[in-house]
Amino acid sequence: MAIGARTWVVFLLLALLSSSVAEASHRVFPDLQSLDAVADRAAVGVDDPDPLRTGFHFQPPSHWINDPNGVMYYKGVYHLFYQYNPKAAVWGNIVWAHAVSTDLVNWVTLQPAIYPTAPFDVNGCWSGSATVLPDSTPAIMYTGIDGDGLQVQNVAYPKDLSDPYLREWVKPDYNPVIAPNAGVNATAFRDPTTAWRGPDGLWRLVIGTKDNHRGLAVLYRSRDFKRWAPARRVLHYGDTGMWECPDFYPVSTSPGAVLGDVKHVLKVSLDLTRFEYYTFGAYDHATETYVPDAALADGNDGLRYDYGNFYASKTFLDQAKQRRILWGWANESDSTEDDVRKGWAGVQAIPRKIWLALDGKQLMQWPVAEVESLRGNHVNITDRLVEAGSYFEVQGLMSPAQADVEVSFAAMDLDKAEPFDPAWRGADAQTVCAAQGADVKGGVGPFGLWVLASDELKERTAVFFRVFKGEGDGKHVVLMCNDPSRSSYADHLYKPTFAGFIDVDITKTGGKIPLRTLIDHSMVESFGGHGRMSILSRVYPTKAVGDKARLYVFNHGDSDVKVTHLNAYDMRSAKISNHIDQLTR
Ligand SMILES: *[C@@H]1O[C@H](CO)[C@@H](O)[C@H](O)[C@H]1NC(C)=O
Ligand SMILES: *[C@@H]1O[C@H](CO)[C@@H](O)[C@H](O)[C@H]1NC(C)=O
Ligand SMILES: *[C@H]1O[C@@H](CO)[C@H](O)[C@@H](O)[C@@H]1NC(C)=O
Repeated sequence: MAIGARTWVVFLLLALLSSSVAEASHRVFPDLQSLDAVADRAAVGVDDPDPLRTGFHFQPPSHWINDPNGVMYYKGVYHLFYQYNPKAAVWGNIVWAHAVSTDLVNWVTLQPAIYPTAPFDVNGCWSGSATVLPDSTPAIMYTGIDGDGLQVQNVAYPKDLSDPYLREWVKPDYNPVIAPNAGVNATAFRDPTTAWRGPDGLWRLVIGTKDNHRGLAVLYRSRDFKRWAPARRVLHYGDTGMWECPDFYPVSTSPGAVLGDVKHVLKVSLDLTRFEYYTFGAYDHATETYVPDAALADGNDGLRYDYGNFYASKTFLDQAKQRRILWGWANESDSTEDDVRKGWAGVQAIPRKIWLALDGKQLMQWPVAEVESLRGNHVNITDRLVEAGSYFEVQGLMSPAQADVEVSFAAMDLDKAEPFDPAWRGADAQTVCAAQGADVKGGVGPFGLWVLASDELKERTAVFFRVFKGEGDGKHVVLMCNDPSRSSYADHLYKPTFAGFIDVDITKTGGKIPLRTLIDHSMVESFGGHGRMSILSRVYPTKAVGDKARLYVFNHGDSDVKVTHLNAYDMRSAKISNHIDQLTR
């Protein structure tokens, strides 16, 4: 189709206009936003399966996705909504896509649930949360971008409560229910949380915003979920730039954190650094004040759910199994051109159970048990010594590119640990790991897994530990790291090393440290120390794909390490379909 000059002018004007509308922090590619992505590869004659698409991590058949939204469990069905571009594999045209599941593993994707229809969301339907009201009606609160590009909060309700999948949603005419009042930055005011009700019967929720360099979690109140007013003071703030996607919820040391709400967690996503951090502490319902525990850093050095590529996360309470579940978005680390060619961008991390550690010092996470239903063929290794400077291949898996590996290492000689360089005092783990990557020989470690490795070992992603002697009488420092610097022959990729210090006393565990890694083609999602540390990384091997990928255990330290147990499983693919009759029952 030839496009006339006048149409071009209109198109360019529209493109300019749409890019000037509240683009948040997303990179905007107006010329690519509406390009048709390759929705169905088979239909256009591409019959090779895309070797980098995930098999058991959620992604829709095509196009761009970002934040998980409105996650909830409702009458036997899990709902996952997510930010979605129905037209292309780049950010833009944002609607709430919708998927349902009965097991958090297999999904049916439905028509978008919330999309621009009204003056209060004509320029986009951005992130938000679901709240199940006492009469058991679910309510969604989301950020609409209105005709002036301002960010307002809207409510939506299911059209038909007897539809078990809640496919259609209606937005009352009285929207927006929360408009930015005077003093609030109206182009940085978004992502309402799930609401909670205080003992006084009033609903409360939190919205993310900023005032110059200060990020804020502002609190709003309502009696009827319709008329909302700001509380006297904000819930919390910090000098870390815009706070996106706040999440605020009770936790306890039991994974089924509903009863004793021992602590409240406040998580924020930092728009400036594109990382999240959380604190937990005391929330007083009567005074509406939140005071984080004094021992916790409140800012860029704060605790993270995940020390890798994980953003805009959201939790919900799963009443069916009395547990809290965390969802998070992993963006791509390839180029926009790659995404357009692939026809997709963005994956949801594996849903994780989240609870407060017994020592009360941090949150713990573990993939939901349902993921194990996909485990197939199994390889089991016990008590195998990995001598200093050696490695071995884990054989017997049919598809090491789509696998679940649980391994327990035991460092045999902690005395060989190098001293922790005082120059790194106060440095973050990522800096230490960037200097001490998988190829830098150490005393105790680096030891761990090479995943998505090619047969000549030129492509490989290292997930590993390195143990340092603490300063003075301090306990050993245990670094967990994901080093993708050799993950691909392609050289244009974003390949940061990601790392964290695991808070374990390794002398008390007899040198033992466990690791679990979910390998899914372009996704490497690892959990160290029984869920004390998690690191998600995106990699794009060119040779180590499909049945060509291999899995190794390596030890590049000066001291021996033992694999006390290794259980590796081939993972079947999750069923992601668009036919509702395929929902697993
Ligand atoms: C309001 O937010 C917009 C969008 O992030 C930003 O450009 C502007 O500087 C902000 N104004 C203030 C006062 O923070
Ligand atoms: C692995 O093998 C060991 C020893 O052969 C056995 O005791 C253990 O039960 C096996 N583990 C699994 C998960 O099959
Ligand atoms: C994911 O992509 C990389 C590479 O483009 C950016 O550096 C990250 O900032 C981005 N992360 C998020 C959460 O947008």
